[in-house]
Amino acid sequence: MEYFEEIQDRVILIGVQADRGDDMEESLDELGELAATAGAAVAGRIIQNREAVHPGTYIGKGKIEEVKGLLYALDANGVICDDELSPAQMNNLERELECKVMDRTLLILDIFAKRAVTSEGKIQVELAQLRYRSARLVGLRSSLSRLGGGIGTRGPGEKKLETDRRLIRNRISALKQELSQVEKHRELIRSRRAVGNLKTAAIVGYTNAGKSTLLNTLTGASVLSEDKLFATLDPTTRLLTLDDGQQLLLTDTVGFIRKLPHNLVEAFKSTLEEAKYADYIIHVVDASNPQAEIQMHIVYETLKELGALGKKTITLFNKQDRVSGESFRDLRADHTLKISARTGEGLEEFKQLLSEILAEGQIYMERLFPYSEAGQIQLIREYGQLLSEEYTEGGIAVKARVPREIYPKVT
Ligand SMILES: Nc1nc2c(ncn2[C@@H]2O[C@H](COP(=O)(O)OP(=O)(O)OP(=O)(O)O)[C@@H](O)[C@H]2O)c(=O)[nH]1
Ligand SMILES: [Mg+2]
Repeated sequence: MEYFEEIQDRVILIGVQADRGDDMEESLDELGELAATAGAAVAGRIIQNREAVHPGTYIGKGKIEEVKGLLYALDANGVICDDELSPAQMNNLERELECKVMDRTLLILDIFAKRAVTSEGKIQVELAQLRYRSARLVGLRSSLSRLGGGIGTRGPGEKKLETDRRLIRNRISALKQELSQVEKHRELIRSRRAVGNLKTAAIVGYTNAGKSTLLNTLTGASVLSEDKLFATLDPTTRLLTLDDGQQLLLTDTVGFIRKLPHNLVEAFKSTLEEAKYADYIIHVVDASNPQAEIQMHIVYETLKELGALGKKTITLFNKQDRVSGESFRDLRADHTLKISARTGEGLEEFKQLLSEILAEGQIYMERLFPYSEAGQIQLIREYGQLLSEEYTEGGIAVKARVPREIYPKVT
């Protein structure tokens, strides 16, 4: 289901400025970027100031006329609304404007559909698309039954709709089953990591902040990084070995955006939850973006929604090579650093900081275990990190880091 394939659509962006604090111009800038990413050309934009979106048509009657005129004047063939439209709003607008009507959700779903690579990603996108569609079929059905008139009368086309709905329902449950298989596999991987005593850090941030670039620079990974929204959909995990030998798993994943469609959050739960199961959060901010403050806010809101708040957080103000003099603060983070994932600036300090954080709660020990006490080394393996072991005449010389609670048992 890709909406912008064959012809290049020329679209008009429509936003409703509901309360004064909202930043509709910026939100529409971003909607425009999303449209471009999906392959549509933006012909113009219209913002309506009203108390709330119109329940029936998203924008008011007068504005609809204005949009009609603009469609004609700009030779556009579609509109994209900045919020998720209800089924009724979408139908009504389509009827009134006689053009293609899309919303932010459809657009993001479309981009995700183009970007999905792994089977998990593809299943998740299809699930989100079907849920979005099935909600709309329900709406359509009820409006058709109204047309049907008397009790028990079937509206025109209703039979077909019922078939469609059943097909969609079946497909959804098949996909859900597939997805739960994939999720089981992911859980297995997670538990294996836990056994290896490796800590994990999730790299989170607004889309296009530089998360994948950071992972690539730090670990030599080759995650696609592009100046596009949602370049990464599938989580990638790499092992980072720090200068002092400590190790940490870094996971790069899908970026956040304002008004991330609910259906997507649902479908991508297992992907997004990488942050929830991580020990630490690495929050990458594009400090060169004028919207950085708001983007940070949205990232925290999303983390809250995912139940991933309250972890030790390092905020990295990225793209310093493009910033002149601006300085941000992030009071919610435990640590902040300025870096450039592209030039490598600040990354040594970052790794140093990771070493310190990993060492917290751990005690470094060097000890010669007599062979009779070799069993204790097993304890270290299980709960701590065995940095080296050397078999000597007097016993086994061990260098290790162990959790504070374990330390008394191995000394
Ligand atoms: N100038 C500059 N550009 C950077 C830096 N880090 C990343 N970029 C660029 O920013 C763009 C986005 O980078 P990505 O690493 O793909 O960003 P991401 O956060 O993974 O984005 P999504 O996967 O789309 O959510 C790319 O064009 C990068 O080359 C930096 O430190 N300086
Ligand atoms: Mg990425």
